[in-house]
Amino acid sequence: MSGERLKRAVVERALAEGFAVIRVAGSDAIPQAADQLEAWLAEGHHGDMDWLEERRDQRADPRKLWSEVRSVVMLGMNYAGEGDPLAMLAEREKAAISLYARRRDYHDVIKGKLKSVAGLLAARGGADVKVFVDTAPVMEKPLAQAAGLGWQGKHTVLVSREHGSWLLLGAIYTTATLPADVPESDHCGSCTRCLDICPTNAFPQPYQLDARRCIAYLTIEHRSHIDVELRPGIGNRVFGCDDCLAVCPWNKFAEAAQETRLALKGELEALPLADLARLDDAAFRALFAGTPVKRTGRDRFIRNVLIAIGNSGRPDLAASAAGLVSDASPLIRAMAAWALIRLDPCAARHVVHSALAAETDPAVRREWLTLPPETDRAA
Ligand code: B12
Ligand code: SF4
Ligand code: SF4
Repeated sequence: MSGERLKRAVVERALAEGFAVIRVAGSDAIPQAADQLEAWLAEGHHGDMDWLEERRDQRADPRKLWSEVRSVVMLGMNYAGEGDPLAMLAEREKAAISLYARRRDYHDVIKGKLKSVAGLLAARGGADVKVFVDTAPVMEKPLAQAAGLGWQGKHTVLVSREHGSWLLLGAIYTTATLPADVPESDHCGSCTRCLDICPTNAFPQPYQLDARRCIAYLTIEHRSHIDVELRPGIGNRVFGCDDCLAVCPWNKFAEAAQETRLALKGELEALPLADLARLDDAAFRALFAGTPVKRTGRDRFIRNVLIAIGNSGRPDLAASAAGLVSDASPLIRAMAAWALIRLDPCAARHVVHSALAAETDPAVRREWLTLPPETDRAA
């Protein structure tokens, strides 16, 4: 079968599987990526995501991951929602979970669909194939730009003229030589909306993200305590952040996602922070089974919930924080202290002595020691 016919068959199958856009790049299409990745890592912008440093040569060049690869099929799945994804940020006593995470884990859904498309490619083209979604050393955004799915906007995410910022990406590496598509060019122009809205100033420059300041990194990837200066900017975002994506003017062309296997789970919308603070390990797993949120585990998730509670400005939530000051996890104890001190310093003063007497973890002790001394009302 000719490369052209094979590509048409691949596109047809991928559309039938629910992908919104499918295009092809050569395996040599991102020669600039190695230097850019190297520079980003050298700045330390990846934080504690050590896995981005490992196999960096393979990540930046498909041929170093698999020497026989000739073409890369890049696929995008639309996950646009309906309404304003930032509306939830105003409901400070409730949890904002990012749009991609309030559904089934896209890794599982997209991988199955990629296998179906790759299976056809292998059968019709007599080619070898490998499928990737997110977890392998593959630079999906530059490859998607090279294939023409969109361009990497100033927020560094791929933006499409048809789907805005709401595309999840997958890749098929193949030994077949398929006709390559034309790369997309940058259509950001003088716009800076995504840079301006970032609550934690995570962009040192346009097109460059310092992940260490990004709420998506802090709430999903970062395993340890979150710096005190970054906590207020997190607001009520307990898992991921959509701000820079949501303000992109190119979203106006996006239509709500149709893929039923990625349908939004209504039960994960606007969950009360007080209910989330009560989750034990079993309840956390049950609530978030099959979704990306389960990846953080209960302790990191409750750390995030406590930051949201501390940011809520709602003294009635102080009891939720107080209930966690003696949790088994130091991550949780530290943020319970922080939230309680912010919402109700009086209540914090009642427990500080017993909490400090029992506490051996230096990070948790440090949080308690920020409690300001009681002012002398008679003076
Ligand atoms: C690591 C990672 C993260 C990290 C780091 C993000 C980042 N920007 O790299 C963190 C945890 C912060 C993160 C967050 C999110 N992520 Co993420 N993440 C990844 C992952 C696994 C690797 C990305 C990577 O290679 N980063 C390394 C750096 C070097 O890459 P880069 O940002 O593209 O850097 C480029 C620019 O700096 C550019 N550059 C440098 N200098 C200059 C100068 C100029 C002038 C120009 C034009 C360019 C330029 O060159 C670099 C190389 O291309 C990919 C999956 C994958 N395997 O690709 C998903 C992926 C990028 N994430 C995704 C998503 C959805 C998100 C979130 C929206 C989730 C959320 N709602 O919370 C946020 C978005 C935050 C943001 N603004 O980026 C999607 C994005 C889909 C899309 N349309 O692009 C991906 C592709 C996963 C997927 N399969 O769909 N993510
Ligand atoms: S995801 Fe949120 S915190 Fe991260 S860069 Fe975008 S706006 Fe900033
Ligand atoms: S918000 Fe503006 S600058 Fe940011 S990606 Fe969209 S068009 Fe580009």
